[in-house]
Amino acid sequence: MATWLQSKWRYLFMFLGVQLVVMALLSREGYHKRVSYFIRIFRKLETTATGTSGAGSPHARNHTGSDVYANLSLLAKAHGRGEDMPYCPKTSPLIGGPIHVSFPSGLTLAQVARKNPLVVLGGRYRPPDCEARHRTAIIIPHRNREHHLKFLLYYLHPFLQRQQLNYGIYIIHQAGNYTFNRAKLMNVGFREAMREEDWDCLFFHDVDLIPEDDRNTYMCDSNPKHAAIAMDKFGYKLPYKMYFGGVSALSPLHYLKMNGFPNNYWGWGGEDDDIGVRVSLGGMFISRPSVKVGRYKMIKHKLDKGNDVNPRRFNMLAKTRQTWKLDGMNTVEYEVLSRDHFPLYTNITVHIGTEAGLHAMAPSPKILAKAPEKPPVKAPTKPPAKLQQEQQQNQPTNH
Ligand code: UDH
Ligand code: NGS
Repeated sequence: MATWLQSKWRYLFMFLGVQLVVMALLSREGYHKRVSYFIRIFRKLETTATGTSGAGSPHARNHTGSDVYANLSLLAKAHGRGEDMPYCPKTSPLIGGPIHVSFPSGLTLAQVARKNPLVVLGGRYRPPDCEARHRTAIIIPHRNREHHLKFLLYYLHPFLQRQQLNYGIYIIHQAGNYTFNRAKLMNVGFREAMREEDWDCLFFHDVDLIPEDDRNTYMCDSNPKHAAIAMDKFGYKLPYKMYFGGVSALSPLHYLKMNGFPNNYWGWGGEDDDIGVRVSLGGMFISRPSVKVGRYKMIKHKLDKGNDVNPRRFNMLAKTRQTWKLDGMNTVEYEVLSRDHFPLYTNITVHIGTEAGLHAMAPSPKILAKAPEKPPVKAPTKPPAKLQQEQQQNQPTNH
């Protein structure tokens, strides 16, 4: 009996000893850090067991990045912006590095608007407590990608707020069903955004690319910048040296130096390579962030209807040196059909015609005109109807 008791005590002391060691470890590097480490191990096990991404909601965290909305609720509305507002610091204290990105179903624009109470009509924002050092317009070429747009807005608004930018988001929506023309829509975006404000930088942004690190600052460099250097679909590497697709940033001066983008690439492919060549023809270089920072997750999709691969793209690319001064910002023709300032973005619906010209599709005399100085107030067509409806429902919550 006595030996039995002795061994029982021995085990008890051993158990207490182990407990003490665990406690000491926990308090050494910070209790919270340790606890969250163990929680993450359990989460990981759970994920492997269920075969999901482990991100049930867009607010979820994982070990590769943090919630893009973390800390943003600390930003309070400024009590009247005074003349003497200090400039924002050169490096924003809100920048946190890697961001967790997932695409849960059921996200609505109303939810996105509620999470961004400081964004005002037209998708505009200015830091509430300091004067932004940079004014950036985001130009997004668009048609039939409302689902992607919701996710992009969900991530982009807080991402830009973290960088303490004065920013605006412009959706350039191609009207009609004719073949898509990404580069021409960007020319429209450039002109229309600059008409509204003296932006010092323009980000030309595909709707399906979500930035994964907020150190990838949406500000211009001294040369045109290719921001989407590391996409998940290319294994987070640059696919080829001259690649200039996805997301790029140019100042108005850069843009005009290269005569903007080509207007004649209808359908998929080549236009981004043409733009890359224009950078060097305009006497500039391509600058890039590091692969660690210029990371993007692409929302998976197939080639769109109305955006077939352009079979002429290689022939056209071979002639960029001869054509860049003859086709671009100096020749762009279009008609703005509507300009709507929604809570989370400005939508510009535009008629851009076909290869045969602006009026080949719709022979109405109105369509024959060049881009008007002042766009018509109301749109004859309303393409992203579902989105607009949702936006209108949102309005009272935001303003
Ligand atoms: N876009 C639209 N609607 C369209 C087509 C394109 O909004 O119908 C916009 C959108 O912003 C998109 C961008 O143009 O992100 C670029 O088009 P894309 O996503 O189709 O091009 P990407 O090269 O993907 O990113 C193509 C996938 C399959 C290509 C296979 C070719 N071999
Ligand atoms: C090149 C295309 C680019 C395109 C890139 C990536 O081949 O426009 O692939 O395409 N250039 C030409 O076709 C001349 S992707 O893998 O994203 O489909 O951006």
